[in-house]
Amino acid sequence: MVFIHRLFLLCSCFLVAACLATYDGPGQYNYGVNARLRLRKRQYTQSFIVSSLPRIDGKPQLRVELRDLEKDEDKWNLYLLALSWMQYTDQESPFSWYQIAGIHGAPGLTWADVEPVPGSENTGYCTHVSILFPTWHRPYMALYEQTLYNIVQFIATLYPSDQLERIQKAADAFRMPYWDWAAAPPEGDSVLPLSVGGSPNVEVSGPNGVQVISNPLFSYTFKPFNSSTFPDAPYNTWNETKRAPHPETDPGALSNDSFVALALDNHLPSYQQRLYNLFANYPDYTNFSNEAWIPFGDPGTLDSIESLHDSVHTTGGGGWGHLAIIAYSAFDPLFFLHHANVDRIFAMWQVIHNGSYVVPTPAVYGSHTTSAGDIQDVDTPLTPFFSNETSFWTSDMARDHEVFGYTYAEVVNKNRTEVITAINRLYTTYSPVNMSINSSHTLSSRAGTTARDHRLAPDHSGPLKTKAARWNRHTSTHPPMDAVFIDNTYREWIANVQVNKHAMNTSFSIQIFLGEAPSDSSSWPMAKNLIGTLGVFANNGPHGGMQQGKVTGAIPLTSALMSAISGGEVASLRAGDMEPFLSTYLDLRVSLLDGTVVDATEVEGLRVSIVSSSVTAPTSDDKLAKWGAVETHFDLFA
Ligand SMILES: *[C@@H]1O[C@H](CO)[C@@H](O)[C@H](O)[C@H]1NC(C)=O
Ligand SMILES: *[C@@H]1O[C@H](CO)[C@@H](O)[C@H](O)[C@H]1NC(C)=O
Ligand SMILES: *[C@@H]1O[C@H](CO)[C@@H](O)[C@H](O)[C@H]1NC(C)=O
Ligand SMILES: *[C@@H]1O[C@H](CO)[C@@H](O)[C@H](O)[C@H]1NC(C)=O
Ligand SMILES: *[C@@H]1O[C@H](CO)[C@@H](O)[C@H](O)[C@H]1NC(C)=O
Ligand SMILES: *[C@@H]1O[C@H](CO)[C@@H](O)[C@H](O)[C@H]1NC(C)=O
Ligand SMILES: *[C@@H]1O[C@H](CO)[C@@H](O)[C@H](O)[C@H]1NC(C)=O
Ligand SMILES: *[C@@H]1O[C@H](CO)[C@@H](O)[C@H](O)[C@H]1NC(C)=O
Ligand SMILES: *[C@@H]1O[C@H](CO)[C@@H](O)[C@H](O)[C@H]1NC(C)=O
Ligand SMILES: *[C@@H]1O[C@H](CO)[C@@H](O)[C@H](O)[C@H]1NC(C)=O
Ligand SMILES: [Cu+2]
Repeated sequence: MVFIHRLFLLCSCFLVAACLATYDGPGQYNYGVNARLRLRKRQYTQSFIVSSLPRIDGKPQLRVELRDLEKDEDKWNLYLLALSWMQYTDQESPFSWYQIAGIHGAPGLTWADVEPVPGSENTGYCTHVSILFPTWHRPYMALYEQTLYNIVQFIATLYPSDQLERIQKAADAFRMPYWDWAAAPPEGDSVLPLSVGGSPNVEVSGPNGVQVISNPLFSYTFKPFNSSTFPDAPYNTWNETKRAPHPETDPGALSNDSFVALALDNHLPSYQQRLYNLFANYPDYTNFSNEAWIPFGDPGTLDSIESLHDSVHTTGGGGWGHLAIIAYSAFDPLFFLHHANVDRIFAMWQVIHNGSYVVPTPAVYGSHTTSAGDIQDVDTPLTPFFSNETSFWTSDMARDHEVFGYTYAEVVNKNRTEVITAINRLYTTYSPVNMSINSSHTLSSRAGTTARDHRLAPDHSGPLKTKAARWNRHTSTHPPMDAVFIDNTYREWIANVQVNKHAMNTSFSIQIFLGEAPSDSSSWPMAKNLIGTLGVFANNGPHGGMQQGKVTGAIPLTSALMSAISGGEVASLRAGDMEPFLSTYLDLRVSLLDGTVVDATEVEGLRVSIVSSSVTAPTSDDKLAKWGAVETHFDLFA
């Protein structure tokens, strides 16, 4: 590897490209002649070094949820303008959307002269199925945030003088937002925010007034597209990122974000249960962090933040969309919103389980600068993210996210108890835990949350206006307490999945239905009787010797079973009732992302087993559910 002093003068490529491009027709904000003159006089520098964003009064600033950022008009406008600017920045610039996204996977570019190891010339830098999964993405998000932040500072200076002070204040506090795909969305909204999927164009108020630009959250358009970026069809014909593209393989395919919105809403109970279980029952970092199969591992900890994150990728891609393929995913604007949330979850988990962290572990797959089998530990360089002119960030250095100058409301100055309270409030909508806490609370202490009581059934009446399905999806009545609890304990049911990551030479989905799956596989993501999907996030094309890499994940069954109890289909969550019920009604299906159904027997390494644990639910929201030993009941597929 070559280490050189790097400070980029961006006035030539970055700025001129960005402002001259305003002549190139619609899509980009027109900052006006005055701004262009002022821009030309300035020198803008950005270094390859990922450093802390300036604190304000010594305090790191908050990354907020996308919908909250939207309510802050100045920051929202600056955000849209900066995203758009980055997307229109010349692809030759290392700080263009193209190159920052390109760090992750395709096209396997070399960033900041951080050279590949032999054999990894076409591989991105990202680390998956690795102990470094959460920590590598942390400086990656920080680099992206720093790039946006610098652009935001620049745009702020272009505002008319009577607005300068106000805008500068917003700009200083600017941090990238996250997208919480596990929290119940506000009344009437979908999990997929309208600002992301609602329209290819967006109105933005900037230094030169209100204008309509192409929505930088809807898609990224290559400028220009080089078909060798993504070697395989149909990606080599698409000049912009797509979600749920239709017709699927057509060069002129259009995104269908309504499809993605409905699918995400239908998966919300599953994501939320998975997340809650990760907080409550995964005190060990190795188990929590990544999806690598651990031989003879505990059957209660087969899920991971990586595996849950994979499922959001495949559902968010809506079939063949870019988000669903590892190497292409980072180009979709949703990627950074998704990963900021993963980082937030990691930060929350760290407060609760702060003693456990990265331990030396062999890499299952190689990356641009590492080979399979390399031992990765707290000092492994997180390439290509420089911490100073000669060294890279490491997991050790990135352990406390505040070193980057950002934080999250759920963790800032919060102790363990406060983080747990936030988790109980946000992520128990579909869980017996909610019943348990509620039943021991006076209603008055819950005032203010009753607005959500109306969302009892899914409403698929229109695109992007969907309401999230609640755990009692088929009925509006709660199951009786005694069908769920004995004292404060209930039985949590889970389908454990293990499979070869590259079994299909592309990403694929493992679905479990209660009762028979609908005949039309393209409707599976939004089927009412779908319990959950394990999305296996992979790359296109064969993976040679790496094919054997086995990954694991979990599909929680409990919330769907509570619905079945409410609907009178089964008497209780207890093993005596559930075992015969589950062995009769669970339906396992595997499909490729385009809906092609695959016989489970053709999926290398697939094994699905049904396990349960007796869980003690908290009676107040300052404690997490406590899991007992996990019992294996039967194999759904082996
Ligand atoms: C497209 O990318 C390939 C590989 O990086 C490169 O060899 C080729 O020159 C590029 N084509 C254009 C038109 O830029
Ligand atoms: C992108 O591809 C579509 C479909 O082939 C085409 O109509 C459009 O003009 C292209 N856009 C750009 C910016 O190249
Ligand atoms: C988009 O997906 C939704 C949900 O499946 C479907 O109802 C709608 O017809 C699709 N729209 C287009 C244009 O294909
Ligand atoms: C994972 O979790 C299990 C059960 O909690 C524990 O026994 C094991 O030590 C953890 N770590 C690894 C690397 O398996
Ligand atoms: C973990 O938390 C304990 C108690 O709150 C604290 O003393 C310790 O410094 C923390 N450790 C780390 C690595 O943050
Ligand atoms: C860069 O950081 C490393 C690790 O923190 C440190 O050992 C080294 O002295 C630093 N180099 C410079 C030039 O500051
Ligand atoms: C956590 O913080 C809250 C609010 O500041 C405080 O009431 C509580 O005593 C703290 N708990 C612990 C264990 O420090
Ligand atoms: C229970 O679910 C409701 C509805 O999502 C939520 O408002 C509440 O915060 C959850 N948690 C508790 C502890 O009540
Ligand atoms: C718990 O209470 C909250 C607030 O009153 C309510 O929104 C929620 O529906 C209740 N959940 C259950 C499972 O009863
Ligand atoms: C994946 O690719 C390998 C290597 O080309 C091939 O042997 C295998 O049959 C392929 N698997 C599937 C399911 O297509
Ligand atoms: Cu990802």
